[in-house]
Amino acid sequence: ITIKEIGFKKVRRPLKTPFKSVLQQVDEREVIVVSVRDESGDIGYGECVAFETPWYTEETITSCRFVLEHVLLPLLTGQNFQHPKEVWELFKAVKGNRMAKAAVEMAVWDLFAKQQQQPLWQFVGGTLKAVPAGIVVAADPSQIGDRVAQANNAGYKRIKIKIHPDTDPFVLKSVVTNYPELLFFADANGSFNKANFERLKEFDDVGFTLIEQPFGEREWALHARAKAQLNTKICLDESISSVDDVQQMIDMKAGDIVVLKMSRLGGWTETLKVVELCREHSIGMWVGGMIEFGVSKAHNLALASLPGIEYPGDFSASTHFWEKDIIEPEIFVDNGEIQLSQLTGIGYKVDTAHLSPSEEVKECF
Ligand code: OSB
Ligand code: MG
Repeated sequence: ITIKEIGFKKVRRPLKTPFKSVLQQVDEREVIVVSVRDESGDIGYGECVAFETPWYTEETITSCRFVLEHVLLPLLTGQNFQHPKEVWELFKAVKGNRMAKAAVEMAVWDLFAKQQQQPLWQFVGGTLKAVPAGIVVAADPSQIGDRVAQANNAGYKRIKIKIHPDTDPFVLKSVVTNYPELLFFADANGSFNKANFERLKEFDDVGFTLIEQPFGEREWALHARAKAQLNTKICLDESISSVDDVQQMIDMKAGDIVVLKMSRLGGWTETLKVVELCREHSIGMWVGGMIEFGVSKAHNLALASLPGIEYPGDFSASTHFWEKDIIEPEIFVDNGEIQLSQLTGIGYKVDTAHLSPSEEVKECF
């Protein structure tokens, strides 16, 4: 295919309730929806999910906007692709900036799947027809009990709770033991360190399926120590930005499970390599969320359909974070699951009329 047009649209929406973690409180979310159109008129969509400031990853929505418009778009000009993997090859000329790259690369994968008249999940080799829904409780400790009860009532099968060294493990244990049929994950967002290593161990018998990212991004040795000393599985999120990072985790015995964040990995091509490597080494996998809108979520649902992704991901309903999503139909949770769309590509219409047109950039070549 030859890409004839690429567009960027800004989406900014307030969250219904603030998303609180040890790193940041998020009250409002802004993303860029990237669209790519080829000669046939089909349109593929990607979503750039970097945050406004570099509190979670180094990239920001502003840095991505710059790289998308002034670096990646000119690179794409006039290129002909036989397969979407070639986009990642082309982008190798640009260092880092994986979240910006991912947004375009994912749009091209969507476009290819549409041209093959296949749902994206089928195009990438997915087999699950419905994926289990998981939600994140990112609130003050006093609200955790209520939020977990709400999530349970809404049918979620897996609940992730944000923790840090001041969280009381006994309070969490009383919550977790109330729901023996649910899976509970803990996410520390790198808030523990060498000095409070013993504190982490106090979370070992809460009943968590896994503890996500107890230490900093590059703390391979500390994570290896945690894996050796705790019974609870150690899962890495922020540490995993490439295939090489997964190899490092395996070599260092620094974790049992990885969170797949396609945006941080740079899109489908690198993510599929990570999935392959994890399968070879029996590393557990699940698909992480970025407080994202429907385009990103649709790509992530396709990823979660792949064989070997055995843990439920961060998949909440479209109306969890905001009143209205940008896709039609919206994503909803039924019986603890989200059905995959049978339509081609990402399987959802993008409601472009509701995105801010003043911010739109369209380039034709
Ligand atoms: O650490 O997994 C994280 C959201 C934003 C930034 C980092 C993280 C998260 C989440 C997922 O916890 C929230 C979601 O989209 O469901
Ligand atoms: Mg995390």
